[in-house]
Amino acid sequence: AARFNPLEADAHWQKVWEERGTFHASDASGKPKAYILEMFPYPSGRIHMGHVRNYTMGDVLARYRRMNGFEVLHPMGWDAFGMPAENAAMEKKVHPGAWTWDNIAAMRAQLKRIGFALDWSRELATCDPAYYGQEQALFLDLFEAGLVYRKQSEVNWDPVDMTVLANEQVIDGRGWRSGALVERRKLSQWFLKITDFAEELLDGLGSLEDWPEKVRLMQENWIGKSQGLRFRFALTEPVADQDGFEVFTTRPDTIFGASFAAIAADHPIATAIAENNPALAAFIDECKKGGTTAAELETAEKKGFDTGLRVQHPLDPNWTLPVYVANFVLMEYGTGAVFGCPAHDQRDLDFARKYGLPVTRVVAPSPEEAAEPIGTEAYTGPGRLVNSAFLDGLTAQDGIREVIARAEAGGWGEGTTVWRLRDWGVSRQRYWGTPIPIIHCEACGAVPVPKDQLPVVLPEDVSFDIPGNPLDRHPTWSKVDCPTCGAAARRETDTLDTFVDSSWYFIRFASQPADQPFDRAVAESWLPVDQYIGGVEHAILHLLYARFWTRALKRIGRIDVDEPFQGLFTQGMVTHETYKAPDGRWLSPGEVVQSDGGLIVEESGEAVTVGRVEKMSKSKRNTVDPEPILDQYGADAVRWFMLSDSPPERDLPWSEAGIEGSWRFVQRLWRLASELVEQGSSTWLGDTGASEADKALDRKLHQTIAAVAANVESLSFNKAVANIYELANAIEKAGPSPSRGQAIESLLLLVAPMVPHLAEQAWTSLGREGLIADAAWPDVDPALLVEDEVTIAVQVNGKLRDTLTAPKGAAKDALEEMALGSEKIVRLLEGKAPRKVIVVPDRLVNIVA
Ligand code: ANZ
Ligand code: ZN
Repeated sequence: AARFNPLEADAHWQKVWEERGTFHASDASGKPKAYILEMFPYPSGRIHMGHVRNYTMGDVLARYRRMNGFEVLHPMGWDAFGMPAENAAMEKKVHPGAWTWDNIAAMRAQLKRIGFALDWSRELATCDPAYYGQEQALFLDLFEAGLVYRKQSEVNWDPVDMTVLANEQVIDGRGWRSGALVERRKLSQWFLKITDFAEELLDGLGSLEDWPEKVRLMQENWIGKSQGLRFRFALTEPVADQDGFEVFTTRPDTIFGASFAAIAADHPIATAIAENNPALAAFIDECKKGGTTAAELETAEKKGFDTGLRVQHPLDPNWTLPVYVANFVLMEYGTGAVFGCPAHDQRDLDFARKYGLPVTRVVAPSPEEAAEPIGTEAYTGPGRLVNSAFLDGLTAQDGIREVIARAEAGGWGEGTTVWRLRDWGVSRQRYWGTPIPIIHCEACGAVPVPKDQLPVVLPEDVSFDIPGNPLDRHPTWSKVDCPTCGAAARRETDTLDTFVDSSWYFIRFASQPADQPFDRAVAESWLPVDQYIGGVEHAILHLLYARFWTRALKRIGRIDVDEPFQGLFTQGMVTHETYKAPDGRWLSPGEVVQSDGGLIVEESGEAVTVGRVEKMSKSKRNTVDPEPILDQYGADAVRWFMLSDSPPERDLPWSEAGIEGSWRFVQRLWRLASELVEQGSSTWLGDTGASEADKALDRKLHQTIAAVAANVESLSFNKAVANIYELANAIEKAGPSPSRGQAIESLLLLVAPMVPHLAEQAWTSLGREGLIADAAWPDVDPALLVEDEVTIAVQVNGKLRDTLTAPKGAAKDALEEMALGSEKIVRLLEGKAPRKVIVVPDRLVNIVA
C-alpha cells in the first residue's frame, strides 16, 4: 500500500473542516455544552513547540468531547497588546500595530497547519478596538460601581522600559522583560479593588477541586490571610505630633521576647524625623532603591537606622524598646511597623545580631530547653511559652488568644486580619495597550468617557524615537473637551495592564455581540470554562486576575458566574539539550552534528559541549521550530509525539527519535487501514467473536476503548497513547476476521482526536460516510470488559503444583476433570486414585492424595 502522505491529507482535511464549519460552536444546538480553552498566545511572531503541545492537548479533549455528543466551544485568539510590539517599533521602526497584525497572520497560518479543531469564527485579538472598546465599557462599569480608583502610590519603576511594573513583574529586583534594576517612584495610578474580594477569592479556591493543588496553594499564599494583633506602641516622647504608632503581629504570644520596634522607611514618623536628620534621610533614600516585593525584602540584607526614639512595652511599664527604621518593614503591609522578636523570627534575629540587640527565648519545645540559647537560627517550631510572666506554660495558640484578650480589655490593641493581597495597579505608561477611558478636567476631576464615545481608539501616528509613553507626546490625541463642563481637558494617557485584557477574553469568546461586551445569557450558557489548559507561570497573575474580574462582573450584575475556570491543567514544558561552542556561544540544534568523536559544529568542526536539558528558549538557542518538522512529518506525527512521551504535566524532551517513532506509528495505522481495504469488506463484515482468538481481540478492543476514554478525560494522554499501542500490537498479531476488521475501524475512532488527518483519510478509504470528526465515540460493551477466563490453582495436598486456564464459572466436575487430566498431576499421582478432590469454583482444585 502507498504510504500516508500528510502533505496532501493535512491540507485537504483542513480545508474540508473549514468549508463545512465542522468546529463552529452553536449557541443553540440543545446539546450539552463543553468549553475547552487553552491560554491564548501572545503574537510574538511564530508558534513554538510549547504552543503546539498546549494546543494539542486541548484539541484532543475538544475532539473527544464532540465525539461524545457535546457541543464544544474551542476558540482561539491573541493576547495582542504589550511591550514587545513597542520594542519592535523602537528597534525595527515598524508600527506596533502592523508588527502585531503581521505576527497574528503568520501564527494563524501556522496553527491552521496543525489541524486544530478550533472555531475560527470567534477569533479575537485584544488590540482590536472591537475588543478593547468593550473592555473600556466594562472598566467604566467597574468605575461607576466604585471598584476603580486613583491614588498616588509608590510603584516599581523600570528605568529601561520606562514603565511601572506590577509586583509580579519584578523578579529578583529586576524588570521581568528588561532585566533592569527596578526603582521606586511615586505616581498617580489607577487601581482595581481586588482586595474587596480577598475573602471570596480565598474561599472560592475551596470549590476548585479540578485545579492542581499547587496552584491553589500559590494563590492562597498570594492572597495571604494573616490573623493576629494590631496594637499601639506609645512613644516615651512624642515626635512630630505623634505619641505612638501601631504595629501588626501574627505572634502576640512572643511579646515578652520583643527587643526592638521597627518602622518602614516610608512610615510617616520616619518621614517626619528625616526632615531634621540628614543621615536618616540618606538611609531612607537607600532603602528606596530596589523593588517593593516581599520576596525581595526577604532576601535583601537587613539594614536599620536607630532613631533614638523609644517605645513603651505594652505589658511591662518598666520596659522600653528602641525604634529603628528598617529596610525589611513594608509600608504596604499591616501597619508598616513591627515589634522585633529575634529569638523566633529569622529576619529579626539577623537584624538583632547586626545591631547588638538582646535575644530572649520565649518559646521552648520542652521545659529543659527553656534556657537553651538561640544561635544563628531563630526557633519557629512548636512549644510552650517561657520567660513570659503570666504567659509561661501556655501554648502559642493559647498565648495568642490571651494577649489579644488583654489588649482588647486594656484598650491598647485588637485582634485583626491582614491580607497580603494588594489592590491591582493597572496603569501602564505605554502606548500599545487599552486606553483608560477617562478624561481629566481641572474643574470636574476624573470624568468617565461617555459610553457612546467608546471606543477610545489609539492614535496611529506615534513615534518611538525616544523612550517613554508616545501618548503623552502626541500633539492632539489627549486634548479633548470635558464631557461634563465642556472646558479644555486632558485624556488619560495611561493604558491598561495587559492582564486586564486576558481577564475576560474567555467571556468574549463565549459571546461577542458588536454593541456590548457580551450577551449575558449566552455567556452564562457556556461558562465556566470546563477545562482550561496553560502554563504554570500563570498560576498567580493571570488566573487570580481572571477570577477577580469574573467576580467583579458578578457583583455589578453583569454575569452570574463565580469561578471562570472549573478545571485547570498546567502542562509541562518542551525541553531540549543545550549546546555550547568552545568560545561559549550557544548553538542551535541545527548547527550541531554527530561525528565519531562526539558532537561538533557542522560548519567549523569545533567540539561541542552538551549542556543541560532545558526549556526551549531563544536565549539558550535550544529551540526546535515546528514549521520544518511539520513540513517533514506532517501534523499528525507532531501531534502524536506531543502526546506520547511524557505525562502531560511533566516536561517533554524533544527528540529526533521521538518524532521518528511517531511518524512510524502514523504509517502503521495507515497500513492497518489500507490492508483492510485491500482485503475487501467481505473478509471482515460479519459476526465478531467467532473464535476464541476473535473473542480475545474483542475484549482487548473494548478494554482499550474504556481505558482511552478514561485517560483522555483525566488528560493522561501518554497513557491513552500506550493503550492504543497495545491495541495496535494485538491487531497486528491477529489474522483476518470480522473482529479484526471491527477493531481496526474502532482504532481509527480512538485515534481520531489525536491524529485527525490520518483518521479522516482512512475513514474515507474504508468507505465510511461523513467525517470521522463527526462520528460517535465507539460504545463499550460492558460484557466484554469482564475477563471471561480465570486461572485456577491446582494443589496436591495443599501444595501448588500446576495452574490451569478455564472458562469463568466452569462447573466443579469440569474443573476436577481438567485438573486430574493435567500432565504434571498425572505424573505426581503415579497412577493412584486421589482420596478426595476439593474444588473452589474459579479459584482452585485441591487434590488430597
Ligand atoms: C512579632 C513576631 C514574632 C512576628 C515572631 C513573627 C514572629 P505574616 O505571617 O506574613 O502575616 N510584619 C508585620 N508587618 C510587617 C511589615 N509591614 N513588614 C514586614 N514585616 C511585617 O507575617 C506577619 C509578621 O511579619 C508579623 O508578626 C511581623 O512580625 C511581621 F516570633 O511580629 B511578627
Ligand atoms: Zn469639566
